[in-house]
Amino acid sequence: MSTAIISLALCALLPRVSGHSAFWHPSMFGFNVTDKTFPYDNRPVAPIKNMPFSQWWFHNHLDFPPNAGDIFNLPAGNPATVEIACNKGATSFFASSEGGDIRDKNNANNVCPNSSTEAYHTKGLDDLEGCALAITYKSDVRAVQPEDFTVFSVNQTCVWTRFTDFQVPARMPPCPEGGCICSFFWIHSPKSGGEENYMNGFKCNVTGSTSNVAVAQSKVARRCGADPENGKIQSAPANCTYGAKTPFYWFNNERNNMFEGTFSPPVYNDRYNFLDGAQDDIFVDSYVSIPDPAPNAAMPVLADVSTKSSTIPSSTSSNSTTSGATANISDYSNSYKRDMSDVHKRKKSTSRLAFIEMSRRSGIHTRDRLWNMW
Ligand SMILES: [Cu+2]
Repeated sequence: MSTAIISLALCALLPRVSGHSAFWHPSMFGFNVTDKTFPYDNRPVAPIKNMPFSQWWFHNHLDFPPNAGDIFNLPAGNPATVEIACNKGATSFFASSEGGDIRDKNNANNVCPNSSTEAYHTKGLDDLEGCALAITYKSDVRAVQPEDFTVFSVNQTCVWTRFTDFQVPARMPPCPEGGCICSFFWIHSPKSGGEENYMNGFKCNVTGSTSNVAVAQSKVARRCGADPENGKIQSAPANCTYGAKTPFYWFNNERNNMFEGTFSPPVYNDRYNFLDGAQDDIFVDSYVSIPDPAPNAAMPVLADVSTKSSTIPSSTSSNSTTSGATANISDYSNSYKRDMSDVHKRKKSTSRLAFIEMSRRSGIHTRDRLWNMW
């Protein structure tokens, strides 16, 4: 009995580090939400599942917005470094954490100090399924709908390190006055824990824009990559969703867009054509054509965007709210078409160059990078 009392007392003293993981930044909704704020544990790291829309959307943190001026900058064409951890105390923002500083003195990249990797749902480096950042070009968070989000960056080895780089597409247009609304999304490997969605919304702004071409309306990503563990040896590239893709909304009671089962969760990697890094093909002018996906459909044809570089004023003027929306998708008069019928022959390339740079080159080497999942 005394042992039980001692362990109870110890539990009460120790900071709550039960695992899971979240994006942490003062620009996020719910930055200061603790396990006491809601009648249930609704900390940003708490997983989302089996909930009504009002409870899972933005983690039910819309009433806990960031302070004015707290915004996460997304440098066009460069990496944005985010902090991911199982507890705010394991991040640079430990000062406002209920348990104080628990960062690992010996490993600044430790996602969850004093825990095994299974606390953040991975059995190791070969058991990572990727995370995504998505954006909507709306500044009023209450106006944002699930379909408004477009995934603009993926890190396929997330959540392995606390400091995680997300490459921002070079052609990201400027945000409207007041900034954009972004969100972190993650669904972990099925091998280390049950069904869980993660969503942490935050205010964001694109900096250093050199393009005013709008992000396209996103579409639901289709499962099209190889999946040997579920008996699918071959990928089906023509069956993929190309271009702007919506984040996964899975395993909740309302407004799901994915219906996969427990052991085949939707994941932010090649299996859903979410290539690692910047999602460079999400703009309204990225493709000449995108046929309806099917195993035997024709492959999409990328547009050559290298000749369409536009300069915009460095100051974000009032016209930035509509600058992208007027882009003309049919303006391909001087673009050349790429034939992607031979994508299956390609080997995985190791270098990942910016799409805009890559598109200036020609031939098979060009295509090798973008379609390297096959
Ligand atoms: Cu979890």
